[in-house]
Amino acid sequence: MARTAVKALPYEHVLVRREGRVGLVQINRPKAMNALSTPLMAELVQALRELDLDDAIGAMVVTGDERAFAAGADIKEMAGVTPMELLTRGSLDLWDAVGRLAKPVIAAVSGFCFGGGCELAMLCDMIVASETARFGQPEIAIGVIPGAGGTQRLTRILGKARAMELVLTGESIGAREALAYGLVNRVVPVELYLEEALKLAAKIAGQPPLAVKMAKEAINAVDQMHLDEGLQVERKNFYLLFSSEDQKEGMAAFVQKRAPNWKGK
Ligand code: DAK
Repeated sequence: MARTAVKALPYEHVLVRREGRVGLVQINRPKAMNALSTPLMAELVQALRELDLDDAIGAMVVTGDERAFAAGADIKEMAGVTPMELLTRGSLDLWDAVGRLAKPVIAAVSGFCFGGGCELAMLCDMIVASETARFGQPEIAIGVIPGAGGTQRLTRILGKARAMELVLTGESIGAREALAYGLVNRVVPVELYLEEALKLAAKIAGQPPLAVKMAKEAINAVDQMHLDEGLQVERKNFYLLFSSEDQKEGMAAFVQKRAPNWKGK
């Protein structure tokens, strides 16, 4: 498969590359356990947005390194911040932006996935974990609480009792436990987690692009809407797909017993 570096921007904190129709963004701040500083988040979001807008890309993977996906937001950056700065800086917009990407994003997680790192992974659509991955929201130990959606998303996924225990004790769970709780899609040996995530992303990137986006939007509506409203989103997207060339091609290919040729139109 073609592997080309994206040269559009000289990123300082993330590495971007393409593997066929998959865009990979690697958080690259190993000396600080990939702590998610504001400049890093800005680059991560810019890289993801570029891939999201690129017709040649069908899905994205976000990863860190073997030791850490990300050990949280940057505590050193946050230590002296005032409430007004937090409010007016708009850095939460950067986090929200990850959740608003139209194409599927898979987090490939190994090692520490703590605090903002865990929140970032939950903002992605799926998580592939290495056996060494550890997930937690340890903010309580530094006098705060999760601030980028952790209390809400963790509770939706794990249920109240488990989320309460993790957030109030600051303790973490391993990959197998995360799998049992439905936080991650699969757990693989550490040497395979990135490959497995890229494989899953490539499989999705091979599906009809419009249907993938519509399905993602409809599934995400579950967390944002009541059932009736969510069903409206699903219905609208289902009907809309019947105006696409890919729907005609997909159904014709089935009838003609041949492989479909997706155009993303
Ligand atoms: N921030 C800054 N630096 C960090 C860091 C972090 N979160 N985590 C690790 N580092 C740095 C360490 O300070 C150390 O730097 P040097 O001393 O070498 O300069 C280096 O990474 C290596 O870390 P350790 O020496 O500590 O390594 P260990 O293997 O001993 O321990 C550890 C690994 C992950 C257990 C430990 O580093 C640790 O506990 N880290 C902090 C974990 C944590 O508390 N995470 C939650 C942070 S609070 C928001 C958006 C996001 C958030 C909130 C609001 N808005 C936009 C409103 C999120 C908040 C958080 O994530």
